[in-house]
Amino acid sequence: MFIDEAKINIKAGDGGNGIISFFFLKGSHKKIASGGKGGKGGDVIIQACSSVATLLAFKKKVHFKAQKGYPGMPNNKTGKNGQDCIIKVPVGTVIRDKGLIAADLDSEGMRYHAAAGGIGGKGNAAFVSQQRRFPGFAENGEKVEERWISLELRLLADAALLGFPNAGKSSIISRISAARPKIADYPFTTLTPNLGVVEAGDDSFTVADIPGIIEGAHSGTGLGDRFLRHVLRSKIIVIVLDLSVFISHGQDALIDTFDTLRKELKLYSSLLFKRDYIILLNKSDLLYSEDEIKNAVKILSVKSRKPVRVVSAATGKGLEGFIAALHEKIKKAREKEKISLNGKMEQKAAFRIYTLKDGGKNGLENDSFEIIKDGQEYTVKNKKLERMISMHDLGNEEALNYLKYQLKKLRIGDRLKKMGIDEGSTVIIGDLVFVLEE
Ligand SMILES: Nc1nc2c(ncn2[C@@H]2O[C@H](COP(=O)(O)OP(=O)(O)OP(=O)(O)O)[C@@H](O)[C@H]2O)c(=O)[nH]1
Ligand SMILES: [Mg+2]
Repeated sequence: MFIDEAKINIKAGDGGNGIISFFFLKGSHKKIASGGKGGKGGDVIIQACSSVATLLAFKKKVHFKAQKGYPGMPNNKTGKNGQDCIIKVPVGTVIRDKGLIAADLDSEGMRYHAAAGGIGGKGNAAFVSQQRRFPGFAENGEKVEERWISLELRLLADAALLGFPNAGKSSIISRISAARPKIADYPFTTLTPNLGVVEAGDDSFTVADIPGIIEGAHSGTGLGDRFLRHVLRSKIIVIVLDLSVFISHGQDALIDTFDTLRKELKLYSSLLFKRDYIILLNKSDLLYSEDEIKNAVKILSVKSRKPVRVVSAATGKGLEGFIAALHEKIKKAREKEKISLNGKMEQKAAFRIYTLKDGGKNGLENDSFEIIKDGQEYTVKNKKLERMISMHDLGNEEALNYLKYQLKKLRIGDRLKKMGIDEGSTVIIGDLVFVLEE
């Protein structure tokens, strides 16, 4: 089954906990804090892989978790990092996070770091100071949240056959390639796209047979928006028109069909509207009058200024010429792509979003604080602070004191006051609740 949409739940590994441990010197009662740091949690990485054809696997498996970092060890040894979770998706998968495109994995091996593992908590050895020689606390590893992301597959075909249902798109692809989609005399026979490889001399190119689209497709009528998505990456669009419409409803109906298809492309994406195309008039075996066909070709050529080819998928007439004309256009488009490849690569690098964090340095200078007021209670949202707090065991008094000291060092109280929080107000940051003192 061809599945082109999926939603998955991902969770990177939590950081491993730091540990509390002491080392006793041989022959003496002297002890030294020696609890090591926890390992980093594994990342969730999505990777494009040509051996995966569809998103079908994600109908069965939805949850993906990377491994938690291992706890720290005695003798000040850091715990092992958790293993990454690598999710393989078809080449051509677009990843959406909260509705926005986060990555476009359109080449083999391309990777997207979807979630970063939590950092390991410090062991008690890290908290030794002149005043605190035997720290009885350690940090917990950073906890990371799960989230849902969407995957959508956009076919990578050189050309896409686009037309009303029943125009003969599947018949055409089965004639020009080894693809064998279902063909039947009723609309919406094809429900998912089919890909075919077309031989053209020493070269070859790929064509996608897209399910039929109807008026309103751009906004989802008949699942049209989902089908149009697969046309997005094709270099050339082949607009397939059914000449039998000519017999039943006259020449105007044929032109109307063409106008509707162009309009749907325009409404769906201006990029698609501008994409180069060929018009294919199919089922020519059903029309007896050569003059009528010539007339239709003339009108459409003048209107579109694009090549108009007359074919019959039933008899095979005209298909060779169509393949040659399409091949020419594809070759030109490939050349153009090569020329602009350098610029494109740069764009892509900037487009990739990596969510890996900086390792938790407490530089809050450029950070944004979101403050939500509820009566005399203020909830402060700041990722770094929340993380710092979440990594401490607030039930351990020593850890709590240490945390208070760190917050003081960062002059959090002063900052909050500057931001307009009154003294005496209750402040909530993550799990920590305190009263802002004078
Ligand atoms: N006479 C004649 N019939 C054709 C020709 N091409 C296709 N047909 C018929 O038209 C009907 C529809 O053909 P399909 O290839 O399934 O059409 P489609 O465009 O893929 O249709 P959807 O999948 O519904 O979008 C079938 O009964 C075909 O046999 C042709 O060149 N001549
Ligand atoms: Mg079909």
